[in-house]
Amino acid sequence: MAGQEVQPELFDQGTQPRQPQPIEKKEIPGLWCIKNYITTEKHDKLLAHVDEQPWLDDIKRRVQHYGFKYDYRARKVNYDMHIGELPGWLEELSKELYWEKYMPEVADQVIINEYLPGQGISAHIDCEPCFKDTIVSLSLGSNCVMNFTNKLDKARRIPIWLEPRSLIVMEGEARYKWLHSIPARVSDEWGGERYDRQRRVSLTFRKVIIGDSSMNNGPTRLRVTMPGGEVIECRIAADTVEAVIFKLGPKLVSSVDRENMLISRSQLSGSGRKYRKRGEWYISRDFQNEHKKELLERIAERLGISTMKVEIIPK
Ligand SMILES: O=C(O)CCC(=O)C(=O)O
Repeated sequence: MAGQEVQPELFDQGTQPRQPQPIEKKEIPGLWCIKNYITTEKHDKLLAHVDEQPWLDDIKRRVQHYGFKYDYRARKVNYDMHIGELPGWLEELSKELYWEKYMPEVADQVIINEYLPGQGISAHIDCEPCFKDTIVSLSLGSNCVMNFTNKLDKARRIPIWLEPRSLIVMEGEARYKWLHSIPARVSDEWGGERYDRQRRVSLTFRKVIIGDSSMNNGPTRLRVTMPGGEVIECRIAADTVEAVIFKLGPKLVSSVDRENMLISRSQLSGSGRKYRKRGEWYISRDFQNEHKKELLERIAERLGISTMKVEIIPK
């Protein structure tokens, strides 16, 4: 297996300016690792923030999606999957990554992965039509090995040692020509030592590609004209759904939501289903705006409100 010797040169030892250093080794051009990117204090604060947020458990490991929901099965992101701006604590990090030149643009999509000992991520290249070139991942909690496997020559596998508080930047060849994976195991061997895995949490920052063919519909929003003539039209369609439900009366709405497309906060815990937090209500993150429109129309029909008008309009 090639490349065990690559590691030390990949890391910034803390004496260099905070810019990605070009890699001396030719094996993975476009890959940078930055050790001690954040302080221990910031690390702990970030982990606490992450743990205050709801997790999704629709895949093998728990995840959180911000900015845009990513559809793992269809490998796509589209406008309807915009689930809001990044929360302040992630926006701040995204801006820092940009100011410090680790990313050429401010990230607008973040996925947080949780890996318990024994969990990993299979070899993949991040969706090419969905995300721009530079992908950055920040490690919290535990060391682990990440393997890079050459797309055209699978025998070329280069293990990289990821430490908590370190950053990994993938662009160019590292992004498009190498698959990355984390083996699902409880310990890793590195430098002749065996390390037990602890819980690891990673924050992966990406910039979504807007306006290419993967985004076949332009961005849309929902406009709802209420029976009294009031128009509700929020920038994010899910917010419009929430505002309409609030106006109609959440209890009344839940009594006619026979498909369980909405779920109240108290019902969420342990449900194991994919919901997005929307204030007092959760709405499935996977719903397209057409589905949100149908949901509101069905609810209006069941409540006997014939004068509520729901439209999908361009943003
Ligand atoms: O855990 C990591 O550092 C990488 C995560 C990753 O590859 C992904 O979310 O696609």
